[in-house]
Amino acid sequence: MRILHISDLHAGKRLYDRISRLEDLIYALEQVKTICKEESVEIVLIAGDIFDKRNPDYESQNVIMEFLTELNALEVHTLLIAGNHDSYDFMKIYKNLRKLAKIHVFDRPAKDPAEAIFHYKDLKVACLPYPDERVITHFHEERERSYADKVAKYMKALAREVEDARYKILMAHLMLDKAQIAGSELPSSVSPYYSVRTDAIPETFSYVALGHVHKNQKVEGAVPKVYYSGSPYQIDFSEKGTDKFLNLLVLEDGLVRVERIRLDLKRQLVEITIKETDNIQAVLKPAAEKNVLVKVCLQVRMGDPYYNIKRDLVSKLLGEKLAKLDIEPIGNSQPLETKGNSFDLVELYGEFYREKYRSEPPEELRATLKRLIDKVGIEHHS
Ligand SMILES: [Mn+2]
Repeated sequence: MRILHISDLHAGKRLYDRISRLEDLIYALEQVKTICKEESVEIVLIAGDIFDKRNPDYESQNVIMEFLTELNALEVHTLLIAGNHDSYDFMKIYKNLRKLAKIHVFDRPAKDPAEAIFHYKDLKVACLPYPDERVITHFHEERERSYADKVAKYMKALAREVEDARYKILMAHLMLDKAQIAGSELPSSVSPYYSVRTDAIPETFSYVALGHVHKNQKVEGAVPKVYYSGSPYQIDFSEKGTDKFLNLLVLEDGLVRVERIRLDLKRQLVEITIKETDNIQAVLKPAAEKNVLVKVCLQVRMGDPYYNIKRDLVSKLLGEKLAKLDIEPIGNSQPLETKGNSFDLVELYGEFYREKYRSEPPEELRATLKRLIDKVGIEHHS
């Protein structure tokens, strides 16, 4: 039997609240479908963070609904658990799909561990959606136990439920103490307080399919094979230059073999620093010709008269590929004062004058310059 393990789709993710990443996600999901067909996959495990927001926008809901519908048409069983970015109540709506299709949604940790089990042929999958502290606390009488202890105890209860199956998988959305983070996870959610000890994962399981951490990795320090599949595309610039994978599990002769399959990326995330003396066109040309999203750091000397021209050139050369433009002042350490989109030219001239003549610009010169700029401004706008 073949199973795919993916996670952290973050449908609805936007960079800087502006640039939609849906096309990157769709490109990844297309590859998932192709692999399902080519490898005769029977089950797809999605280990949480299906959506980026608790109230996903219509477009990202549509992308996920289409994906699930197409997997169902391929006769694939899909198991979903809620992640820390997902809303339990929102995922509950998707639970209804079970009545119509091969889609199994685990919206929140089930108080009765027996309800967290998916049984298929000689396989049992125990499903642990993101164990929110408030939810997991209500499962136990002993209030003094730590978060990590409560999760460990619950995982033991899940292990007991799958013991009689030939193949035993745990799917969970969790932070493990031995995991290496990518940097794009929610900072509070990867803190040591919310980390679960890797050695607390019960030996019973033959494979543990994790979500939460965005970097694909095998976590060492547990008896079972414990893997994060990672996100299927680079979520933000902290993941620039990293490769993305999904895990293909082959269940054979009582063992689980893991194959990592590298995903092709629709757009790479790239960071470029433009130095004062750089030829902007030459530096940006390679990126402008590729499928990328670029974060540019433009180094500008205080009072550089070409500042506006340089900034406009970066925008023009990169167009929609420009995700963010950061200005890094060099020389004087004071940041440049900006008024809306343009500089106060009198101030800028003052900076220049002080640099060049090592004294304050004469008041008369400033007044003349101001009159001139006002006049040009009026003529320009009228
Ligand atoms: Mn995530």
